[in-house]
Amino acid sequence: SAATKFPRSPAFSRITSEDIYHFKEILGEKNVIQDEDRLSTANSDWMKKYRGSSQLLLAPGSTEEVSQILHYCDSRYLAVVPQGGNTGLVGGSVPVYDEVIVNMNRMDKIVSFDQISGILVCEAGCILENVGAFLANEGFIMPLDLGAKGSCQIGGNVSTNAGGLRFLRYGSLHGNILGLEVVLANGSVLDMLGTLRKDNTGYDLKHLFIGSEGTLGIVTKVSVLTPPQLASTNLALLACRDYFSCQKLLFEARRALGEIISAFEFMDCHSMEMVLKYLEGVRNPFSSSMYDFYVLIETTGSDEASDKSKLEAFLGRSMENGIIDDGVIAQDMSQTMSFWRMREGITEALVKAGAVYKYDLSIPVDKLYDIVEEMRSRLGHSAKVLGYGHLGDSNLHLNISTATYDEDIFAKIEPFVYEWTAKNKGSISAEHGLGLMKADKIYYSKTPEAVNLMASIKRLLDPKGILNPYKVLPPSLILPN
Ligand code: FAD
Ligand code: 2HG
Ligand code: ZN
Repeated sequence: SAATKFPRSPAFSRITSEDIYHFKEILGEKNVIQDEDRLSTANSDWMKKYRGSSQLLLAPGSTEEVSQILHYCDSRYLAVVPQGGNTGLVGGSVPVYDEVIVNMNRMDKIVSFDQISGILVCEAGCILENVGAFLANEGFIMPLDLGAKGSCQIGGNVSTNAGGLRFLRYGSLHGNILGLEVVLANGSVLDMLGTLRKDNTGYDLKHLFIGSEGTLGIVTKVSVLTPPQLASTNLALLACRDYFSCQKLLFEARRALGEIISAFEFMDCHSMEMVLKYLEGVRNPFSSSMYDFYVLIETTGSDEASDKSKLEAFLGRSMENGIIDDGVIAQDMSQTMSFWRMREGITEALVKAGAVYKYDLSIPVDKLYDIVEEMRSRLGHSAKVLGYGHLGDSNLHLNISTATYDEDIFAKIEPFVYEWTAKNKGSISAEHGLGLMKADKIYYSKTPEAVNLMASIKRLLDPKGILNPYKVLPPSLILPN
């Protein structure tokens, strides 16, 4: 298993009853959790693929409490795993051994919102969907959206640099996060909670924490630039006969839909079959016809009539010149939700189907589907190979579904998938991060010099290595054996 790859570092202490007493002093009795059921949930990831054996979960309610926890853990050599909504897909959010879980659930307050600029400041434990609901009331939206929105937290989104469904329109969190408050390993609070769009005073330190998966500090507050909610949104579900047509469709849609395009997602027929089979209430939108590829195009703009007619005209032309074979624009909210459910529900369907090997790859768009086909021919009938993802961002989600985890199948997948990706100048993690799953795979996408500099930064900010050990970087660079 993943856990046996890296031995528990002997540098870390084990929890004593004195530690428990001290944490109760800081947090109060009820926020120091040793209950077996709660620990069992928190020890295991969303896919039930990674499992730790932590005996202690701490639930701080303020930055000051996070600071006191880390100050104490650092002085005692107690390892810590920061945990948000625990929806991460690379084993980063659960302990590997007995790390103390610092769960951010209680830090769920909105701090401030500026109606003119759209700048929101909130605590890291706010659930993405709740922030979205707050903003909807104010006439704004979050610049990111993803299938896990009902559970994931903004602090977890920042820490993974989550991409998701709106990336095409609003870009990366490196652009949308204007400031952060972070507690460092030794407990000191780093206030970088700016609310400015522009600020070129020295090194922009917040970027170190965006995407560092809890290895450099615990994010406690976030400042986000939120876009206004526009009057008209349309969603079209289209069918293509081959991957080349999907590419052509993307090329054309970028031009024809220009400023109103807000999402461009694709899924192959194997992904569609998976959601039709495993998700309740999902029905084939094209009655009984199945196509090889499906594309979702969303537009968001300010003029209902012209946005709609633009999209309709684009679909008409795409049909005439054979880029698409079929297509439908959602007619109401419930159809819109059912189209999104097909795409967003693939991850859930895969978990229901059995074991799953997940690869989140950035690959130049012209080659993006080649790896899916190659993998399919390598594995034959032993597995279902699915390709879907954020085509507009060149981000493929390659998923391999089997009845149970199987070493022989695994040996056909890895290292092939990583070698192929490196050879084709891709990234082995487009948006999910490295976590535990890929901590020792970083060299497929980064040079040794870059990895060494990362390790130096890690050692500078967290000299004892207590923050999320065994994750992101090869443990041998950080921890004594
Ligand atoms: P967790 O899973 O709890 O943690 C993730 C990592 O961040 C861990 O390393 C953890 O230690 C660290 N962390 C969490 N909170 C903090 C904090 N406050 N300070 C420091 N470190 C912290 N990802 C995408 O990019 N795009 C998608 O479209 C997408 N869709 C998803 C759909 C589903 C159904 C699921 C289950 C996951 C999806 N993901 C997606 C994965 C994605 O990484 C997470 O959903 C989300 O960003 C993680 O947030 P979380 O609060 O659950 O973090
Ligand atoms: C998505 O885009 C998520 O649906 C999850 O990033 C992808 O499960 C996956 O592989
Ligand atoms: Zn994704």
